[in-house]
Amino acid sequence: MKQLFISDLHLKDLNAPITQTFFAFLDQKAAMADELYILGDFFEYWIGDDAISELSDKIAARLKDLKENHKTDLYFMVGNRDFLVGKNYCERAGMQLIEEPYKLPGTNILLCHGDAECTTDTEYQKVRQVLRNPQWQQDFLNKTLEERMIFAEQARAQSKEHQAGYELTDLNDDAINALLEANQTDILIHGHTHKPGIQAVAEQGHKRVTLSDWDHEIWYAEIKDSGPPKLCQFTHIA
Ligand SMILES: [Mn+2]
Repeated sequence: MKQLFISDLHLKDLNAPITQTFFAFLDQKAAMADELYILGDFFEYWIGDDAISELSDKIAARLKDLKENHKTDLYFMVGNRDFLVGKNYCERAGMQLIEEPYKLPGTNILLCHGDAECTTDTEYQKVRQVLRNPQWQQDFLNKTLEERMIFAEQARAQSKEHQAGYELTDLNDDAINALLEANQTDILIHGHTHKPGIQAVAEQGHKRVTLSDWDHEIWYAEIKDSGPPKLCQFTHIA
């Protein structure tokens, strides 16, 4: 049994090298795994499942092929950028949409994207509350594609992740400990901060496994036969 975990690809262009690297990862790693978990910010932005693009179509086709022809089960969790990915798109891609936090069945491991635990960034948490409100989301999805696109462009331009030299707020230790405890788990696998590593979380015997983004060195997590999660590097040799 092999389970793989990735996040923060920020895919936005079908012809970008990073998208080709992802396809190589599917062929070289995910095809040999039993389960692939995508933990958010897979797409750079997402304005609704009805906004069909060449990129989203190709990705869905590749994922569906993986599921059908290689029997890899696919699980998708949204991040702070692609939080509007819904059941329709997941179905097209052969993926199961999972809610965060998600307890990996039969383990002491919890999965989340990570932005909700960045509790010291109170300004961001206020914005997040608005964007994750079901009524706000429904109103947004009722707008035209053009209106939604303008909003997405503005949000991206304002995003702190895009400001040069900005250090993204890290997850808060107390928030991680509370989350792990509430879910009776000891290990958190997450993305969002783009700072790969395995670290102890203060005083509780808890651990966090942080995945990387895909712009620099690519680190994914792997669990073999219920062993401890390991970080592995993926190098794309074309
Ligand atoms: Mn993120």
